[in-house]
Amino acid sequence: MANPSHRILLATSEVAGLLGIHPSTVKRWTDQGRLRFRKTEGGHRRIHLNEALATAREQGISTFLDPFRPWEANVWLAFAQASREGDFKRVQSLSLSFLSQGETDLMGRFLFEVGRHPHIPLTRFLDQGVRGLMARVGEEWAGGRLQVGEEHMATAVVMEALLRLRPGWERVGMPVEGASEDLPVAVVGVMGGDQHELGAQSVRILLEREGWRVYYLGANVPVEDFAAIQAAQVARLVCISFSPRNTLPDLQRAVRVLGEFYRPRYPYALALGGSLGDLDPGQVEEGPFEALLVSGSVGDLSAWTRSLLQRDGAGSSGRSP
Ligand code: B12
Repeated sequence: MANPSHRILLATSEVAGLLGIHPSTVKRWTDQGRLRFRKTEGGHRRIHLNEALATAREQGISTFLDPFRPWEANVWLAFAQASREGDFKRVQSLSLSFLSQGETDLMGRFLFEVGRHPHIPLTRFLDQGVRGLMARVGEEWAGGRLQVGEEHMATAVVMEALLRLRPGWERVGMPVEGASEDLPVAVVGVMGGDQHELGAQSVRILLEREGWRVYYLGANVPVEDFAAIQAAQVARLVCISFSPRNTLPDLQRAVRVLGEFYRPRYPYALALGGSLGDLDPGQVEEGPFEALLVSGSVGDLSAWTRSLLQRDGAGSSGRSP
């Protein structure tokens, strides 16, 4: 992997953000010669990334890039591309490169940092970053460039990174106790017969971060069980994830079975989603549900659930009939 750190120039505000110091301190250090810089034609100061990192080390300041040494520059460029352009190609290439070097901990840490980056929307990270990365993992595997074991490792690493993005799980191993009583309730899982779980995990994390209490059922769940748990928890929302292995009749069957179990006293909305290929959502019957979404994007899910809750009045409980 090339190390382009000497080619990356940062503005004083970027150095300040990276080091966690005030921009005026950066300016002072450049004036004092403690931090070398060059000036643009417009008279702005620019500092090489490797200079900024060397100064941070001299000052005993740690940055989020430290664990990635000697690939800080690659990480920086990947972050910049994702946050400024909404493009995750570098994030994906760097993740695959960590994977092929056996640096799975770094890969997980990297994805976690991208996922929690304040300027990268979580929906975009999931819909484009994670999904695109796993599509590339599949292609690499199909092309014989990744072993089955490496594909499994990639899934495990992504899963761990996603789990760490659950609210309150960033630092400790357990969720922070909160007032979960008042939160709207959702049930999330993967369609029966299907082991592809990262999509459902993406949905779970998105909903939890948006204030839902989620009952997560994992992979390969019979449709009837979604109905049983919805009723037991009086959930406001049921989300079922499908992989490309599923076809239109699978979705139609899910709607039919859930429709048979539906009790209007405990209304809920149903979201069916995943990598659905050319499938036309219009071919899925509406059913008796309060609302139905068929989509391949957690971005869509986010907008749709917000409108559901707005309709209820903000913060309404999933437990009230
Ligand atoms: C990892 C993987 C596996 C892992 C899964 C491990 C795990 N615990 O998840 C393992 C190794 C178990 C596996 C097994 C198989 N796999 Co596989 N697998 C993949 C791979 C590489 C990545 C899938 C993934 O994780 N994507 C990342 C997630 C985040 O994306 P996503 O699921 O699409 O979710 C996103 C959206 O769809 C959306 N979303 C998801 N759910 C929901 C729900 C709602 C409500 C909403 C709104 C949105 C939403 O949000 C997410 C973020 O954008 C894909 C390749 C690919 N191109 O996808 C193949 C792939 C899906 N697998 C495939 C196949 C064939 C299989 C096997 C049959 C292989 C075999 N011969 O055994 C088995 C089937 C096992 C089974 N019974 O399900 C094929 C399916 C092709 C097809 N049309 O049938 C693929 C496409 C590979 C290929 N090109 O051939 N696989």
